[in-house]
Amino acid sequence: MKIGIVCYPTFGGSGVVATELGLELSKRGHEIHFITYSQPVRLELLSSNVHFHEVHVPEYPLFHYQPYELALSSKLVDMVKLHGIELFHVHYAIPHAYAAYMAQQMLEDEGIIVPIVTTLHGTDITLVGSHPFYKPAVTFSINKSDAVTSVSESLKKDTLRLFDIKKDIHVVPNFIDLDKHEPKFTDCQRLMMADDNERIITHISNFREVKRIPDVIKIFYNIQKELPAKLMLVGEGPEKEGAELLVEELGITDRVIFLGNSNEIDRILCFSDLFLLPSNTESFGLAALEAMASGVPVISTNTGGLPEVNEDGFSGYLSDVGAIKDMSANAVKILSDTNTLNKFKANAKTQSQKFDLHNIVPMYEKIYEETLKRF
Ligand code: GMT
Repeated sequence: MKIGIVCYPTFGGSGVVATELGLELSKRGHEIHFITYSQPVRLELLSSNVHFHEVHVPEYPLFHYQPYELALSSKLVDMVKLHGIELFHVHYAIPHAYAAYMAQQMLEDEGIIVPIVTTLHGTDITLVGSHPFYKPAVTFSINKSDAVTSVSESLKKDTLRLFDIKKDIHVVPNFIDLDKHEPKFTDCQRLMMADDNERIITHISNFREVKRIPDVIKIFYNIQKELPAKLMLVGEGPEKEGAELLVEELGITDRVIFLGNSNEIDRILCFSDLFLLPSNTESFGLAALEAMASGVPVISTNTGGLPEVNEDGFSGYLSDVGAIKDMSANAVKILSDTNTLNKFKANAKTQSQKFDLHNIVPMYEKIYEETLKRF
């Protein structure tokens, strides 16, 4: 199949999933066209059946807001005509499903039919899309999609609760390429980051409010009172400055390392002992899955799709949002004894196998095939 993938090309989970999906589909013989405003961060290697088409939005001083959706839908039309794209798979409803629908209408006018598969990732539903300003457009775009998928059962429920949806929603969980997380380093270079007797705790996110970064730091503060430990904070975002101040206020600057955005997540997870994800809401929690695939147990909240990913008492522990004491105690329970830690590490790896891309990507292929058959 010739598939046009539209996504946010940044470090956010939806862009990562879209990119990894496109790369795997290309390995399975499909021709993939990424259509977005810059090259997706995880799209390092272009091959003969992976293409990237940049959407340019000409700056015009008359416009206070430059019309990205318009540029995107025109680009989609052009790319279909140029490359014979048969299907659009858009990740994130806003504005991608909306722009794809416009493109579909323009193409239909010329007798070209291109169905749309929309994948909902969470923030487009729970945080942004349900805002009254966007809700009618989001509802419309979802209902006009030819197939709709969501990354967890929990997100499906939220979507049906928040919007008047007339379509079936197929749950296709996020996935992981387990080979990429097989330790290929003979030495994780752990000593570069911490002393031999210290546990390494990691958090990776885009440092938005929803990630509850102060909770990450407070949990770590409690842990390091009980055992020697270092905290690796990976990512950039609006909460980072506040995090730096809190670390200073708590007097733990020598134990917290801010690593910024990284393309070497597997390297960082290789030397990590525990992953913290105390989010307010999380439709899936791809970062937790990536940690587990590297054998890193997860302390998370029990919100949204996280209980579908992290199994309480097996791959880590789940707590209520804001339950800092509980999360700290669970972390110490895992970290203070090496046998327990090793058991949780092995369990985390086992749990991640449920999301092996070899089982999940065919689910998308089946949806594409069934959707195309209807036209
Ligand atoms: O979590 C973020 O801030 C990024 C966001 C996104 O839109 O890319 O992630 C969402 O999609 C990911 C991939 O499906 C999920 O793993 C995340 O849980 C989800 N984030 C939220 O629901 C807050």
